[in-house]
Amino acid sequence: MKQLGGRMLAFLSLLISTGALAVQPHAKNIHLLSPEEQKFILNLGHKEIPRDCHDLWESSGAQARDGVYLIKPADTLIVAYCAMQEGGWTVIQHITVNSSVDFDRSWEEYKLGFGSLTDNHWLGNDYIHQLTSGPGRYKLGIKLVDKDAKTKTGEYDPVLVEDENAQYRLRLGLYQGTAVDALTMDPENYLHDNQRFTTKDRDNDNYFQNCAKLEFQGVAGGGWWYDACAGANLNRRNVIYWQKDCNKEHLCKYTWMMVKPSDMVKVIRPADCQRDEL
Ligand SMILES: *[C@@H]1O[C@H](CO)[C@@H](O)[C@H](O)[C@H]1NC(C)=O
Ligand SMILES: [Ca+2]
Repeated sequence: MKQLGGRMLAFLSLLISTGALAVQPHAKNIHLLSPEEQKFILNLGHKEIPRDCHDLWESSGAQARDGVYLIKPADTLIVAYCAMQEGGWTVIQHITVNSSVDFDRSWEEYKLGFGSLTDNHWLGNDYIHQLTSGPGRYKLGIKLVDKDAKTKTGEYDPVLVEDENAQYRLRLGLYQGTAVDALTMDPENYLHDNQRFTTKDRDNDNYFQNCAKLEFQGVAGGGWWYDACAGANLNRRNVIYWQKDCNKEHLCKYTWMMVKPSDMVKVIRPADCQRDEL
């Protein structure tokens, strides 16, 4: 009996050290990976869990590669896709137009994430809130790829998605990029900055109906920070909309939304300062 217990313990600790037991019970959005994909989490079994993909990139000496990792933005362990170019972005949204992943989802599904991390997905509003609320400022990256594979990008610095009590209100700072600024400027006066999140079952928008339910060719808009309604919407499955850059005339195929710490406030080291030699 005693010996069996000892063996059992040794077996358990082997499982734990190889990470085989470490994932499934803890990562709160593990439903974004199939059981098969869960084996390929790149930092499985590591003791130190990074706060986000940038943290991971930095501690790897800029060596970490793209893929799925465990991160811990606040108290919650989650899985996320890391795009390691430009210092490690944590991907919060990826859509392929007309793919089979449905973006017409409920408040609860947008809250906790849906889809597949290695494919089309929404990371989850709770985790987007945890990531962007610091410590430190975060920025939002947008990547749009049109049907001719032409890429446009943009960044809002800083970004904050407030908590669920605030209906995940979006707060955006200064914009720069090759895409138009479709979230804080719109010729038709649809502003997404400062809007609360709306889903088909929770209407927080400024329209007399629910913007998330409005259909284009039979497909509803999906969850988004609608005004009344949109100058941009990256969650409508059949048309990616970003003002003049992506719409039903100028078709886009893919988008990514991602976050990483802001580099607006950089620590200036004495060595970086130009010194006048007299
Ligand atoms: C997506 O499907 C719609 C409806 O079938 C079609 O009109 C549109 O061209 C498709 N979009 C792309 C980028 O292929
Ligand atoms: Ca409304």
